[in-house]
Amino acid sequence: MARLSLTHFLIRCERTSGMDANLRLLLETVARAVKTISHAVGHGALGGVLGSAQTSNVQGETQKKLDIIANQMLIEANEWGGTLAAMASEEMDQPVGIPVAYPRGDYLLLFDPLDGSSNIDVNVSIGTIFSVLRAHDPKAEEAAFLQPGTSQVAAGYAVYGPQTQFVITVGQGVHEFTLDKDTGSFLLTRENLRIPAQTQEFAINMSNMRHWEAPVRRYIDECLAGADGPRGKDFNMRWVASMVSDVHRIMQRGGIFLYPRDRREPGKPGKLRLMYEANPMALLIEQAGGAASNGTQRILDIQPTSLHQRVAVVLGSREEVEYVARLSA
Ligand code: AHM
Ligand code: MG
Repeated sequence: MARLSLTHFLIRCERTSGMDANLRLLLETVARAVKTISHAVGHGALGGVLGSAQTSNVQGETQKKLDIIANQMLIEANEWGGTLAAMASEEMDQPVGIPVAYPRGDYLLLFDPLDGSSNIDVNVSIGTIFSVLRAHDPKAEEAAFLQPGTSQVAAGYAVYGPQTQFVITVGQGVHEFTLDKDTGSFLLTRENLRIPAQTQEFAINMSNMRHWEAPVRRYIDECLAGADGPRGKDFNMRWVASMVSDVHRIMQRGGIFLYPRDRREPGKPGKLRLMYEANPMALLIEQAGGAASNGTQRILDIQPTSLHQRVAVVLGSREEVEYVARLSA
């Protein structure tokens, strides 16, 4: 039997769950942008897209050429379709509105255009992460975006690896599409992904160990003690350093991912961004039966106070995330 295309799948969602047609158009447009980004990523050095752009983003991080190219591709694909009131990106200081020449819709799109920037130049998997909110405020300025993750109407990511995949939720499970590079279509390859509740695989940047707070240190010490320690089982470690890839692995076979706050900069609660990384991934993880917290609080319940705010992230297999929360209590 032929595989379902993304469009066909979304039309089925419209018919069976009353999903808004404009949300379908928006997701199809994001998917179109993702194909363009995938194409650019695939050209690598031959396309002149690698290396530093010699600029910094609002968080003071040096931007790669592909950070800027992917950001621009997402804006250009989405600004004219009539589904959006505004967009916000990890790579832009302020939200961007819809030019007056184009129709406006009532959704807000947030994205990390190119996640895993440190892996761009070394041909390791990278991705795009996005989140969709409703625009309740017609002005659609920064305040309109400051909604908790529970308000997301859709979220997803693309992974640019050996295959380009597009993984989405519209609040009813998580579904994976793989780009057929011969026809240019995203085809459904897994429906209703489920994350095992238990795991023996963790992902964390171990080089930060000396900066961690006591509960995370204890958790990892227990994992490292393996079968001889309190957990009574051996753990494996994986760290791609592209959140999309680490989350995608957890989506396939379970695991736990941690990017905790640490003591280096007490005012900075972790590295990852709530609005562009943690919230969309938390929705996807929960929709697949996993859990996502900042160590003590469910990520999706956090009331954001600023667009670029950072947050500690512990997500993945439900029982493991709950175990970390018990150590942190
Ligand atoms: P980015 O959005 O600038 O790429 O930063 C986020 C990335 C995540 O994908 C990944 O989990 C983390 O930063 C890696 O951090 P580290 O360099 O500490 O390994
Ligand atoms: Mg990122």
